[in-house]
Amino acid sequence: MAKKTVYSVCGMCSVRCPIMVETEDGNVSFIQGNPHDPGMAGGLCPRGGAGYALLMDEERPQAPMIRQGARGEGKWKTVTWDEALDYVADKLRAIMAEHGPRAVLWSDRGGPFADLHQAFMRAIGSPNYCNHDAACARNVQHAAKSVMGKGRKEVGYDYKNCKHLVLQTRNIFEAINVKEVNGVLDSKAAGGKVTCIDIRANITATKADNFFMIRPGTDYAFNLAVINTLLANGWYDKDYAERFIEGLDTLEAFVAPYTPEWAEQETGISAEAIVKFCKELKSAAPAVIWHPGWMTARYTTSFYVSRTAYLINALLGSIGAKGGLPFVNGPGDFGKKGLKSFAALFPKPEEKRADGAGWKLKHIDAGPGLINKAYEAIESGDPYPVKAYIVHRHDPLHAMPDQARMKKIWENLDLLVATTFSWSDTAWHADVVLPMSTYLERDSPIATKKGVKAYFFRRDRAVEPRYDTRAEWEILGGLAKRLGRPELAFETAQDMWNFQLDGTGYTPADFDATGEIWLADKPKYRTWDELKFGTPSGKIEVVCQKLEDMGLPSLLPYQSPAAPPEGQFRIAFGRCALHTQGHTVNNTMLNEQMPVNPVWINTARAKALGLADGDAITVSGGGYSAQSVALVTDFIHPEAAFMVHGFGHRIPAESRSSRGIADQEMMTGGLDKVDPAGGAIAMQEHFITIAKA
Ligand SMILES: Nc1nc2c(c(=O)[nH]1)N[C@H]1C(S)=C(S)[C@@H](COP(=O)(O)OP(=O)(O)OC[C@H]3O[C@@H](n4cnc5c(=O)[nH]c(N)nc54)[C@H](O)[C@@H]3O)O[C@H]1N2
Ligand SMILES: Nc1nc2c(c(=O)[nH]1)N[C@H]1C(S)=C(S)[C@@H](COP(=O)(O)OP(=O)(O)OC[C@H]3O[C@@H](n4cnc5c(=O)[nH]c(N)nc54)[C@H](O)[C@@H]3O)O[C@H]1N2
Ligand code: SF4
Ligand SMILES: [Mo]
Repeated sequence: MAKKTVYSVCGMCSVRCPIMVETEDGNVSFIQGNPHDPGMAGGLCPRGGAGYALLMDEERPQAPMIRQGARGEGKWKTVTWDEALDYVADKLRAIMAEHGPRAVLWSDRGGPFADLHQAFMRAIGSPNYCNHDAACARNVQHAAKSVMGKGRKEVGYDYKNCKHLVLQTRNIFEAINVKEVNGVLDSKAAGGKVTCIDIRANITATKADNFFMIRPGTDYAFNLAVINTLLANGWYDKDYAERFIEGLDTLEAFVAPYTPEWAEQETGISAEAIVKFCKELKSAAPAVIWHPGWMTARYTTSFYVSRTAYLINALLGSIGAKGGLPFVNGPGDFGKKGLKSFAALFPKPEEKRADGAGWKLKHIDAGPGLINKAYEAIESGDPYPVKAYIVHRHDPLHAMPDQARMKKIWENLDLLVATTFSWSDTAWHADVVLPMSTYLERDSPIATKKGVKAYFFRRDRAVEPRYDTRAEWEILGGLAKRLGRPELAFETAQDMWNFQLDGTGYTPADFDATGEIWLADKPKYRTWDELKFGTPSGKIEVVCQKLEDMGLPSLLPYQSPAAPPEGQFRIAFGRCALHTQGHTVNNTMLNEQMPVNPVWINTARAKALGLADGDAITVSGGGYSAQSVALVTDFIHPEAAFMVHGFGHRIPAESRSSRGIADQEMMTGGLDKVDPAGGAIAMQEHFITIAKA
């Protein structure tokens, strides 16, 4: 038997953990965390373990397809790769000839391979590269920029050395990143504390030292009271504040009315508990992480929750500190040369973005923009027509509210292309499906992971593609070549890697032993003299002029969120350890363990509805209804009904993914409900009803 060991990168979620894959005679026999990577300790999460079922899935797209009937009708013609790429290139060429390259829009899942995607858009001359983040972490990104003048990923989370970790809207033990989980476990083993602030007792709450069950949507009140308490009692790092915080007096005056007693009324968490908690934070500072959140596309004021989280970290002196949020380092910080960028091959298009990011919306990061705003341009033709949309590794029809509205808007598109490795609602609706090989069957560009230590990592194909699918570099290269941009068309993965490594002193063979190239032997933390912020003042800023110039307050006066109308619930959603977003519910191994998403309901509310745990229920909202079962518990706030996102697809090609409830279907009108300052969609600003089925 021919056995092989391949070091690669998991693709079951966007975390992309380093893995080791063992194969026998060209078949995958075992997948585990890369044992050479100290953060992985050989472990994987359940989804990583289910990669085999994705590989073997017969219900994924197996060859390129061109739509024959109406969009979404499901009439496909299977074609060769040459036919499919010719078809897309011809259409793009015609659209660009008529409307200019700016008429082409792209959206993707973001992440370490986005350089290639941005390069493709630059190569054709369009400024309209977007990622999915308006439905995920954009509020955090903009909060980070407004406070630190740095993006959220320019500081890390030093879990391992943390003495008090605060998880607010962050379910770290179920919304998993394996290295982060291992770091938190290390910290706990060394006596580190965890505080969980959530609307329900998730798994993280069960492992926390403090659990605060907060009224949904009132985290901003909680944070204002924490700032008030830290400042009123002098429980902050005065030297750090003196040196690095601009506008402390403004902050102090602003939070004066927001006392713990006031916050108790809003949040349901006692004033006494808030004060005790603040004292604990001070005693652990600066080795404190107050997590600014990840999936924060929830409320119209979520940006301010993340913003105050960064300000609290600043008061505790933890931004830049060991055990807190240290600055990350790239190759240059270790005297090494970084990877050669594909995007740098082409000039940045000068054209303004269709979504308005960076010009109409000056406070919005023009990098990936806001995809929902780009849809407004498709709808109105303002600032100019957008006629082609390439949706790469992104399922907006499932990941954003209001599927019907999006489909209507997309009627204005002359071309809708989906590149994907599994069916999605969006791929099913597309004009052309370009099927990607699964992560076990494809190689990817080399990527850089920054951190207190930095490394290069590489996805290497473990087995040959089972079907007529391709890697993304092959697909994009094929399109680029047809559009007169041969620079992006690499013959082999080795050629691509050689291009990237040019000048670094490394070769692709240097990855063979462990899959990674570490650029430093030991972690590098900055001294205070080395902490430089990217704001106009060079400090952490309480007042952000960019926001103020847009008429948006840096410090928003608190407004209490509406209680649900009589008999209704606020919709709340999140992840579970067994599924990734909307793209694993059809996976046989994961579906078997969790085929549907039960709905969490508070015991008293359930009693009033005559419901017991396990009862069949009908859940309705926004003109949509679906069946589920009630999970009745004391440990969810009475105003909220919680369900895991990702279920309830509408894809006839899949036999398992239609089960359960699609939370986003209850968010009709939700494309227009946004956080104006942070830019993200506010998906928990909707109410639903529950009845016995
Ligand atoms: N209502 C509601 N909406 C949400 C959320 C929620 O909790 N509730 N969560 C939000 C969050 S946090 C996020 S990040 C987004 C996620 O939503 P998306 O950004 O759409 O991401 P995924 O569901 O991970 O993947 C999208 C599609 O890409 C395909 N795919 C996955 N991996 C790959 C790959 O490696 N290559 C290729 N070519 N295709 C791939 C899969 O077929 C999948 O259908 O949804 C957001 N939307
Ligand atoms: N297993 C697994 N891991 C994943 C993913 C996955 O799909 N599956 N997806 C990855 C992605 S793309 C992302 S963005 C991250 C998301 O990571 P997280 O943001 O940590 O995950 P969520 O489960 O969406 O939300 C966290 C918690 O917010 C709580 N919550 C809801 N409303 C409120 C509120 O008003 N106040 C407070 N304090 N809490 C509230 C929910 O109950 C939930 O427990 O996870 C990543 N990791
Ligand atoms: S967290 Fe799990 S699914 Fe995501 S990359 Fe890591 S092992 Fe894979
Ligand atoms: Mo996300």
